[in-house]
Amino acid sequence: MTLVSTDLIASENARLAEHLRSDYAHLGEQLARQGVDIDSVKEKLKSFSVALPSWGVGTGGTRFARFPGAGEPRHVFDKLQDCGVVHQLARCTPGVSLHLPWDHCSDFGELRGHANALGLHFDAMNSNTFSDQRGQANSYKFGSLTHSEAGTRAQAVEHNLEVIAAGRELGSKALTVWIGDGSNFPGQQHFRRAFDRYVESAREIYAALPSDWRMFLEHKTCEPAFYATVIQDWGSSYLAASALGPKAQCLVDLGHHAPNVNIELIVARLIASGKLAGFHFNDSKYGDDDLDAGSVAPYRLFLVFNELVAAAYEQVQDFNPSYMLDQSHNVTDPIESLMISAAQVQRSYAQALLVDRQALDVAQQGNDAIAASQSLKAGFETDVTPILKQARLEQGGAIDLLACYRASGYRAQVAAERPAAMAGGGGIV
Ligand SMILES: [Mn+2]
Repeated sequence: MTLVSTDLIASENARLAEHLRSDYAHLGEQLARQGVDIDSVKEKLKSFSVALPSWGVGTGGTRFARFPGAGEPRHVFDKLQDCGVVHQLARCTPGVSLHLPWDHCSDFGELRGHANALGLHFDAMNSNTFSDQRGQANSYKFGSLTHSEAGTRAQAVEHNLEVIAAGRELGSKALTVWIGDGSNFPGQQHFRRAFDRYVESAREIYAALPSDWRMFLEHKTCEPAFYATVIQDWGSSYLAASALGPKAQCLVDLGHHAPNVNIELIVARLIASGKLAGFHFNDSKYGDDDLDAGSVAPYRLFLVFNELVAAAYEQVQDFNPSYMLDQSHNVTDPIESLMISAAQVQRSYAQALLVDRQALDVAQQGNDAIAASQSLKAGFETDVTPILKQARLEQGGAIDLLACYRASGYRAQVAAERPAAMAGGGGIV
């Protein structure tokens, strides 16, 4: 299925191809002087992908308001279509991560076929026990998997089992569990008992995982519980994942840490312990801001990728992280944000691939702090844009993502087809 005309992509690319040839050749010469083969970096980029969150194609919001954009997706089929556009131009986002019940569908088999026709497949499934759904017997106001009442915990477990069942039909291989459970007042919740209840509930979910699935536990320092969260950091996540077993691993959402926390160090620890599930990429200045990946702190994103590339270089056993974007687009066209964010993640990966691992090793071994830090900076400060563009061009994507998307008129087209959504209401997504 074609969403953006391939003729348009070709004509937009033709306009830019000559400059790209020259830029790519020039960068190739520079890298060759450092002993780096530009084509091998490009090929690695072509086999790299980052999944899209289905909720990311709708306009997000804050606690105060949500301002819907034109042509908002109405249902999961519209969301898949928008994800298809992102992938058609960016060529690195074939996976889509669904969130149930937000993406409820009466026929998941039909949905899978529809996704495949768009060149998409389904990444990790996300359950939702942080908000109440219509017709639900017990409320999650005071927790879900850790709730003080067994009936509410059982209901939350049952929902996760339904999500696994849907994911099996969709061809997914992972379940991501994030809970909003916690407390707003000192004394409100018994810390140890709440954590024990979490592990007990999670064990029931874990027992229902198909043999080739993984269970991703996502921690978050605070919000919606603002005094204490049950799975508040990687330590609690690690304890829970270890208690559950080898299929349970810890998911790192870049926005789910206290300010100034050294996220790349956490990544290194999780790699070393075989418990790194993967990532929810986004960026932040203060907290769980869900801003576009690399828009505020690109060096931090690079340092995370430096750990990932180092682990692959050192052939760490069973190293297979899952990559996904998790952002809230409040003031942009979500398709534009997702394309540019995916490219930003690719950029960090490419920069980390350029780090001279042997030189870094020598500097670290010799306690040469400046040389070690410069090894990293040399990768980060290389403008890898021509490699990204060339990889997209060779895969049928757009050299200039934004210009091509805007030239397509896609947003105006779907705005005419999809009735305007009502403004108002809070909407952190
Ligand atoms: Mn997340």
